[in-house]
Amino acid sequence: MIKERMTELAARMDARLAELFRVKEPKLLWDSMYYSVKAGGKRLRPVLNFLAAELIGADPAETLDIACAIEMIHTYSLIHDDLPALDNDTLRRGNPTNHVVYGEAQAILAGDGLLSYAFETMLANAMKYDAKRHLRAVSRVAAAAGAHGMVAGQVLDVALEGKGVTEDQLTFIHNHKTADMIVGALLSGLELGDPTAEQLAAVERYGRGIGLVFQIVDDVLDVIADESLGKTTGKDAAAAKTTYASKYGIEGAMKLAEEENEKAKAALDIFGSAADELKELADLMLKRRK
Ligand code: GRG
Repeated sequence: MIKERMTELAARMDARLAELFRVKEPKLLWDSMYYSVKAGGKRLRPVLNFLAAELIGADPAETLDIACAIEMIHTYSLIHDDLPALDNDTLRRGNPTNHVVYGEAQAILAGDGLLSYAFETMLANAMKYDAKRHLRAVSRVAAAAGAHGMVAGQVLDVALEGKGVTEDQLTFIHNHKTADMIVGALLSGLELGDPTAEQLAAVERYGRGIGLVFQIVDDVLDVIADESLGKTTGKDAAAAKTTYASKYGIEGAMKLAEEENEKAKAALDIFGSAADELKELADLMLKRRK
């Protein structure tokens, strides 16, 4: 069962994160970074990273620090996204946002610290194993997180807020802001097992597909969910954002999500039953309420 697997993999990663965040100096920085990391979201991206490594028969021990690093990068992006200059949010993962607790300046620095520490962690890990394979894995994460990836999507999202957004712009924003880190998590796990071009392409198609589904569901939850979501809802409408929910309506958006989810799962058929857990995970994310 995928839910139990997710819990087990998340627990393995949380234990390693506790070691990686044993307080160093200055305490304020390490406390503020770990405050947001340990708040714990769904841990989707690290779980994808583990499952992709397993899919190709790589040693899960080799990807543990990569999974932790991916969660650090994701957490930095949430801290920065919540800042007054961006989304100006006060609630995240059911807790006050980082800047509410530590102040704006320290929250910016906590995000900066997490991003760099993620790469420090992955590179130290790479030196323990086959460095070439690990460098390919780390490059996947770097490309997904940076100016070719999540940051590019975020820039356009911010620049176009409150303005009319074309279909192509909406696709660009979500493909980069949301799907790239999902794809990066998968491909970095896959790289540890020397994948073929066909395997890489199949997993990328799956990742882009579930990335789109994830975003559509995120937009729908922003409209229909209550405070149990752990973050503020109704923000998209308040900011006059064009979203999948505003463009297609709730039912239309969910129908699109179901269709895209089926296509995403089919992309993994070349792996046979080895991909069953990744397919179950796609279904779980489609039905999520958080
Ligand atoms: C600041 C460079 C920079 C990027 C921010 C993460 C992000 C990019 C924006 C957050 C806004 C948002 C709602 C994006 C949609 C998809 C998304 C990334 C949702 C949050 O991820 P979850 O639901 O969070 O996996 P948890 O807390 O479960 O880890």
